[in-house]
Amino acid sequence: MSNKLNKLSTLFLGSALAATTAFSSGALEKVMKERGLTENDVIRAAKTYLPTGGRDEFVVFSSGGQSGQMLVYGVPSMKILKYIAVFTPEPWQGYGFDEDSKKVLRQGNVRGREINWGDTHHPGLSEKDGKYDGKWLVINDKANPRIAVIDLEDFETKQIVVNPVFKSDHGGAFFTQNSEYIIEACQYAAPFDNNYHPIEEYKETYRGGATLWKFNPEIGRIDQNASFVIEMPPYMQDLSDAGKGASHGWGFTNSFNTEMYTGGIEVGMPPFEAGCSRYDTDFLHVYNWEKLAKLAEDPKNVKVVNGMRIIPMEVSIANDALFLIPEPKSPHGVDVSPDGEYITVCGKLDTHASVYKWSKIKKLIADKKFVGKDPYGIPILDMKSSLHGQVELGLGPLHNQYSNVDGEIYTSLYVDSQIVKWNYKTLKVLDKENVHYNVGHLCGMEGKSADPQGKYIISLNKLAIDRFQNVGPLHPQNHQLIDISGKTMDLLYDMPIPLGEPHQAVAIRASKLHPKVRYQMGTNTKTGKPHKGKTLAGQERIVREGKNVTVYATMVRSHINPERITVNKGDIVTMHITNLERAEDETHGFTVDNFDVHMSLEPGETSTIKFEADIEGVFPYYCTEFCSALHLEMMGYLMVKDPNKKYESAQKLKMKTMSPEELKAEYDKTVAVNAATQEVINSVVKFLKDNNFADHKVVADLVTDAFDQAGQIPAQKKLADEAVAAGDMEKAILFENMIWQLMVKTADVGIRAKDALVRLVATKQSAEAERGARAFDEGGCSGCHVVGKVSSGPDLTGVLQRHEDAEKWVSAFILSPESKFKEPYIKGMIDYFNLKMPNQHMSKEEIKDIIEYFKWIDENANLF
Ligand code: K7E
Ligand code: CUA
Repeated sequence: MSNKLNKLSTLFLGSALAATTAFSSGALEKVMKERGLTENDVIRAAKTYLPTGGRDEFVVFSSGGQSGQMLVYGVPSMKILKYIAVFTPEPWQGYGFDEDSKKVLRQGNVRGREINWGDTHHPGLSEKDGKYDGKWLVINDKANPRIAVIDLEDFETKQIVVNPVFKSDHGGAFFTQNSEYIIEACQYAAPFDNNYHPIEEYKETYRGGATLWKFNPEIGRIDQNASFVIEMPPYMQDLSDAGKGASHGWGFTNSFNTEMYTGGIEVGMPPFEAGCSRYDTDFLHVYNWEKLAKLAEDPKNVKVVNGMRIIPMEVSIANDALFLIPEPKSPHGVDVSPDGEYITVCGKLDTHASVYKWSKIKKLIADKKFVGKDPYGIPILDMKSSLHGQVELGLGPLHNQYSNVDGEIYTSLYVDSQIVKWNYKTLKVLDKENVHYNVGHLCGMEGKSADPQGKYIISLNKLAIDRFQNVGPLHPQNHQLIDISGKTMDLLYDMPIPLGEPHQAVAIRASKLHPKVRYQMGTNTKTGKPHKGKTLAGQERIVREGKNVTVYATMVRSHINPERITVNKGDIVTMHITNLERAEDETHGFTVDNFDVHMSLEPGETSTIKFEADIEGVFPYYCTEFCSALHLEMMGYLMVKDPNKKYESAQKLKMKTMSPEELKAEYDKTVAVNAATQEVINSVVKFLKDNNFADHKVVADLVTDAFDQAGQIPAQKKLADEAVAAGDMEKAILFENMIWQLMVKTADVGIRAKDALVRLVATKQSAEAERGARAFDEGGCSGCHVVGKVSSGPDLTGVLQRHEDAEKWVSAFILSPESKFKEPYIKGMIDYFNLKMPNQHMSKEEIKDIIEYFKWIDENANLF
């Protein structure tokens, strides 16, 4: 048997039996002792541990802060699942390195300038009736006021909109309860136009506001033309929230610096932070966006700046659609309760949380009971009459999240580094939990929706001092998982985050997400439509029009078609590549060396790279994703010639060639290996059929993948035979080799299918048999014995049938092999294998378990 085949058959026969592990009693205590773990540690570990192949109950989408990306991780395991490229190029995903994603990224250019980072703060999940529907995800960029839309079918960024009038934002991105709009409130007031205005004219020419981006939840896109801005005074607007339920149709936005202080330490003024927190209170902005949206339809109600409709303050005031309520100074979070009736505001400089009641606010507005007007004429509601009450929580309350328990709310305390659990209806503090250190936002499970799920709160900490291995002065961020299912909170897990600085995170029940695993063949994933460069097998071509060279290429395990592209220096090269795979997770990457291009092609995706071939030379291009056993072979060459140069052909080296006899011998050998390999494949196919693989979807899908590869063999065989007929043995060998490669790929998937099937159809092991399997492995038995196969020792399938009183006999033999070396049967074995069974010093308990394991093997003998 050739070496290749030998390896392959070992794979087939040996891999189906993955030994299961079981621990002997006392093992847990032993590990705890060795690792210095307390019982509490172990309970917490058990609460977060996700066994291999397991799934989390919730999925978290976290802002990636200044990285301009987003993080996706699971709860309770806190395992990171993905980074989503949003405002920042991300090479693995090809984001910003292929033409289609560049189009999305470049939608985010600000005033013509390419921006390649973002300061992401607040992710938002699309809602239906105030509940998360798992369809769309949005996030804001504070530094370059933008909102991005991510499609949760493939976790890719599809759209970026730039706010044309704000110069920064913060209070976004927050969906209204049926995803009608996304709220994005301004942060640092600035002129709406793009001109210079002296700071002395701050009150007259600088403005704040809230933008309501019109969202179409059917297609998941923002319509800028249907969006509008509510002009607000140059108070620094901060966090916002959309009303829901009772308060649906309204928006709430905090502010600081209602002093409208403009600082100026360089001219001897007190510092900005002193002047901007002089007053005891700032203003909560309350606005009726539903009414304003209708008003904005009439051109006489809006002014247009930089193409954006703006509703001036006078219009909002005249239509009873904008109000102010005092709130404790320098507030931060404003969070509407699940039913929309309570609005909790936390002020960084106030130790209290203030709970406003919507019905009270509504009544004051209806009765036109105002205590005054601000300098711009906006009516001010009385704070006391709007409040349900206030509670002293601690130092630096920032943000709030809700749980599934009525009235229960969780608030982060930035200065105290604590999470406090309290009740916003009864205004009672219930519990506090220390976190490390300086928590910003906190994330409940669907904790800001109309239907919070409770169970966990994640504390999104700014500092990680003393928590983790020191990795230099820039520390990881620290997300701490807290169990809130009990009467008091319990800190379960610390997760270092190597991507900063996350502000807000949102969590959704995993079962609400339905991402796809492959695209329709030839999809432009950024638009969801067929790609103009879509190329099917057999349609590969190179089209030249003057200096423009367009390549229509395909990738499928394990080749790129075409394999050679020759162009002239100075040509503009456009390559459309389609990944023809249907198999799940069979991604190919693509780059041409030295041209700063890269793409990631998921099954069915078509994408494009474009570059000027401005340097002469030979440039390998290759698949960058380890996609199969022949991944390294998935390559080709781009040759760039200088049309003005004469190239001398190199001296032909005299190569030694094989004789016709040698070629024939090699051909025969290759054909023989293929035939033997086919036999192995046949045996697997038989196994799969005998065990009704089609009854199990997972296995059936894998078998389809395998046949996909096998289906390509006849065409290659035909080419090989034609080459033989034409007397070209060299070529025939290469085609036969190609057949072997397809067989390996078939086998690769076939093995996975067989493994999966064995796992599905084998009877369940008893605890004893599980322990026995482990003892068999760890004790060293598996070094010589392969179940289902004779290897360095005999096959043990049926060992309990081979001897009289077999259980006793086998036990005695394991316990003391030497005692039986003289028995004729064993003597014969020793001669045959040229090996003596060593004494593995198994305990009686272990031997008992191993016997149980052998029984399990016999029960499933047909599978090995
Ligand atoms: Cu508190 Cu931007 Cu929501 Cu940071 S923000 S923490
Ligand atoms: Cu395709 Cu590696």
